[in-house]
Amino acid sequence: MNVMLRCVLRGLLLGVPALALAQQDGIRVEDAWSRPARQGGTGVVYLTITDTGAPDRLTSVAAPVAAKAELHESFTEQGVAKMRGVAALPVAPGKSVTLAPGGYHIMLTGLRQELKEGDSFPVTLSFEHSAQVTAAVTVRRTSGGMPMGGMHMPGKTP
Ligand SMILES: [Cu+2]
Repeated sequence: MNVMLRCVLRGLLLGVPALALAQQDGIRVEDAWSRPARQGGTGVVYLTITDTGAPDRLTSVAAPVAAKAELHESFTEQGVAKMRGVAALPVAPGKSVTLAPGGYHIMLTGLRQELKEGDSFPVTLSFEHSAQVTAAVTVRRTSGGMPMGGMHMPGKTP
């Protein structure tokens, strides 16, 4: 095998991962989970967004189980846990965005049904450019974590 051919072959091999990614360009939503919550109450959804296409922005969220779904951010100010609404959340290739306790989350208000451990419900994410993504959210408890709703104080305006 001559050197030039070897280089060509190596180039093809290196090109494989790029091709594989190109075939599934877009947004992936994984590990969507929620905590148990009562009907009429407030719920929260966490998930991980991976962007394999172009930079984009998550602009809105929806969940039929709740009257309202909003993108929120938790933060601590002078030792006090607070949260605020987020108009849009940038996503970009090569860096997953994780909505997790203490940070970004989807806030559900006016739950139309109780969220019981083991339940599953859909949440839909809309982006500026990419197609909408609907993910199945699993209701579960976390082991030894923060108390339910610890970051959410009803009555506080984000
Ligand atoms: Cu919130």
